[in-house]
Amino acid sequence: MTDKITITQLAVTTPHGVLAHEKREPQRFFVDIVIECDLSSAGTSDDLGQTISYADVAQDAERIMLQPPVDLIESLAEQIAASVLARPAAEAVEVTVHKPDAPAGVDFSSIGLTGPAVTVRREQHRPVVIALGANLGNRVRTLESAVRSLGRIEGLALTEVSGLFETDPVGGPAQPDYLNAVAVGTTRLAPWTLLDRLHEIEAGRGRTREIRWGARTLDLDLIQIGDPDADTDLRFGSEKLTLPHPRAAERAFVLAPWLDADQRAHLRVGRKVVPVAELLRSGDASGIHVGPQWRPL
Ligand code: PH2
Ligand code: MG
Ligand code: MG
Repeated sequence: MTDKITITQLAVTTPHGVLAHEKREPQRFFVDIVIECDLSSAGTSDDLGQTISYADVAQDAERIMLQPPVDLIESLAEQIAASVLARPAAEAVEVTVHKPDAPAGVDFSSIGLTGPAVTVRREQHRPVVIALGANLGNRVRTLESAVRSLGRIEGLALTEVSGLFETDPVGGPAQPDYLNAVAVGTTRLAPWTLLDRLHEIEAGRGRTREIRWGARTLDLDLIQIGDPDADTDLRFGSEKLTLPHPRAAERAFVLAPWLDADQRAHLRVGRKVVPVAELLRSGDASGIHVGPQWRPL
């Protein structure tokens, strides 16, 4: 992604450095932050919720710079990068911390922003769980080609795909049985960017949206992004997308393939983080059966 949000020369006067006097006497630091992200949805919707507020980023960075003295500008740059990557829309970030008045026993030019600086670049790398379902047409072929399409999404890397499960339809009108599967991997994409890619794949397999929970050639749902065990799972609700998926905890047709793909899977349910194995044990899995063999990856 080539869209960027840039903050240049955020100025903070604060004491940091290896030398004892640097920890007592404040000196000037300047911080540059370049965030790579997809600004197209924000640009067309005019919605601050789909981008990153530069004011929030700058205030976080200032707070980090004002912490008690540390030795290295590397530590400051690393912490600022982490604070930016905690924001859902950030795909990558580059942070430079300048220390123009650093005591180095030499003469740095006084023209422009000179002297030492460090730059770190860090990329987003969030676990992601995608549920697949199909109950019209050649279901196996559709799901196989869906997995291939997922594998071609730039910014998504699949690590495991479950077996196929033959499942009774849940909710909606009378309809054929489903084949369900779950793919897990990592992504640097913003959740709504990834959702757009999933919708493109659905549309490419003839998916239409007429009846809620009605029969479909292909359904691709985002279940979870981030790691609830590490408290880094994305939690938000918007018109377009709610994460984690609000009905995943009750849906054995999601939980069974998910557990098959990742035996250590966890899901946030309300305020608790629960092993998927436990959700599956305590729920109703009567309509879930082993499906045909496949080797999708
Ligand atoms: N998807 C639905 C509604 N009901 N039932 C099963 N068994 N499998 C599904 O994937 C499914 C469903 C809405 O997306
Ligand atoms: Mg669905
Ligand atoms: Mg869906």
